[in-house]
Amino acid sequence: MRILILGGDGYLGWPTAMHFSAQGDDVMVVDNFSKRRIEMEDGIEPLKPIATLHRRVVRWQEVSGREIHLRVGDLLNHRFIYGLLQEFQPDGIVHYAEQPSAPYSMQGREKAVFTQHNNVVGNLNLLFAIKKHCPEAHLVKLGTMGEYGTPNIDIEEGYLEIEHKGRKDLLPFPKQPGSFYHLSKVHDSHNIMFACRVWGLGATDLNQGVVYGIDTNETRLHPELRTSFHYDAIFGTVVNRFCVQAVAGVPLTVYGQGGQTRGFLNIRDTLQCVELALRHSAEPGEFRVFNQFTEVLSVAAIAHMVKHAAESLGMQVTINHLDNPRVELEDHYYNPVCTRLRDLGLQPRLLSDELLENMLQYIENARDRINLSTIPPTITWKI
Ligand code: USQ
Repeated sequence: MRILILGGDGYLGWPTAMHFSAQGDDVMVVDNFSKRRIEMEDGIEPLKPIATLHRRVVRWQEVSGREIHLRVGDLLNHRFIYGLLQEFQPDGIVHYAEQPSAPYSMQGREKAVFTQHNNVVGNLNLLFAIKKHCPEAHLVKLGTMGEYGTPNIDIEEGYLEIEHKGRKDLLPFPKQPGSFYHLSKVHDSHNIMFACRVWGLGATDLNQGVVYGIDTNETRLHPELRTSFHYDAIFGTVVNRFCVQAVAGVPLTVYGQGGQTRGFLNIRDTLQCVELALRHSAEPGEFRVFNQFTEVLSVAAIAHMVKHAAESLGMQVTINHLDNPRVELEDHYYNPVCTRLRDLGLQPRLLSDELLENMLQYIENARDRINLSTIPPTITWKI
C-alpha cells in the first residue's frame, strides 16, 4: 500500500511509519514539528534525545534498506496538503498530526484556540484535499476515548441505538469530552462523518485510549530510531509518568482519589490496531468508529502496579494523592465496548509486572536525564 503518515515525527507516528515500511509498504511521513516547538517553548525534553526526522529517515534506510519519503509542511496550509495528495496518491492516510495534550489545551484562551484551530482546521483541509485528489483513499484518523467522557451507561463503538417516543434510530454516541483538546477530536469526528455521508469518503475513527510504552520492534534497532518518551505533566501519559517517578524516587502523582478509570493500550498495540484498520478498509461513504484500547484500569490500580513492579527491582515507592488539577469524576461507572478491533484479529499485550519491569529498567539507564521540575502538574482546569 501507499501509506501517508501525517504527524510522522511523533511518539506514535514515527513507529507507525517504520512498522509499515518494514513490511514493504511505500511510506511517506509528514510533519511540521509543532510538538518539538512546544517542547522548546516549555523547556520540556523526552527522556532520551530524539534524532531529527531527517536523520531518522536516513538511519532507517541504512538499517532496513527501505526508503521512507519525508515532507515538511503544515496541514493548516491547504496548498501544501493538496499538492502532497496529488503527488503521492496514497491508498491509506493515517492522521496523527494534531496537538495531542489535554493539559496543554487547558492553559488559557491562546492554547485552547491554538489546539482547536490546529486540529480542526488541519483535519478539514485534509478532508477537502482527499475529496479533490484521492477520494478513494481510506482515512484512518486518531480520535480518542476521551470524546465520550465517563457516562453512566456502557460506551458503544461510535453509535447508540435510541428509542425515543416509540421510534428507533442508530445515532452517534453522545460526547462529553473533558478538555478543549478532547473537544477538538469530537469536532473532527463530526466533520469526518459529514464528509463520508455527503462526499462518499471512507474513514475509520480510532477512539484510542491512553497509550503507554517505550519501544516497538523497529525503534529498538538503533538509538536514532527510538521514539520520544515523555514523562512531563504536559505530554507524559499516566503510566509513563508513574514509571519515571518510581525510578526518580519521587512520590507517584495520583490526581485526587485515583478512581478515574480509562482504556489503556501498549504502543505496540497501537501499531497493530492501525494496521488492522488500514488493511481492512472502510467502504466508500462509510464512517466506522473503533474503540481502541486493550484493558480498562483505574489510575489508583496503575499506581499500585507500578509500585509493585518497582519494589521488586529494589526501588522505594510512595503514592501521593494530589489535589486533582483536572475537573473529572473520580468515582464513576466505566464499561466501554471494544469488539471491532478484536474481531479483526487484535492480540492484546496487557500491562504486567514483566512489562513494567522492562520499562523501569530502560528508564533507570537514563536516570540522570530526568528533569524533576517538569513532573508536578502546574496546569489546572479551572483557569
Ligand atoms: N493522571 C494522574 N496523575 C498523573 C497524570 C494523569 O492521576 O500524573 C490521571 C488523569 O487525571 C486522568 C488519567 O490519569 O484521569 C489519564 O491522564 P493522562 O494524562 O494519562 O491522559 P489524558 O490526558 O486523558 O490524554 C491521553 C493522551 C491523549 C489521548 C488520551 C486518551 O495524551 O492524546 O487522547 O490519553 S483518553 O484518556 O482515553 O481520552
